Amino acid sequence: ANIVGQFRIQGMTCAACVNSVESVLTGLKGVVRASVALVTETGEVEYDPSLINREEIVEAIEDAGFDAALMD
Ligand code: 9UX
Repeated sequence: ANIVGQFRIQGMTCAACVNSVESVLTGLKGVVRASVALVTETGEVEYDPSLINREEIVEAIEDAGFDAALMD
């Protein structure tokens, strides 16, 4: 079954940043859906845990130039 994870994403300053992060996330193998919100600095990501894990998702966001952390 897929998992829906909530991530804290900091460093986004405009709508293009949001689109950029969403594109990075949805481009990852195993990510089914990603919705990022600028105001709350959060992202909701649905993923298949047999293909990707939450640490890899955090790393991908950071590689894109933003600060990321898992929210429990
Ligand atoms: Mo535009 Mo958002 O260069 O950081 S993508 S401000």
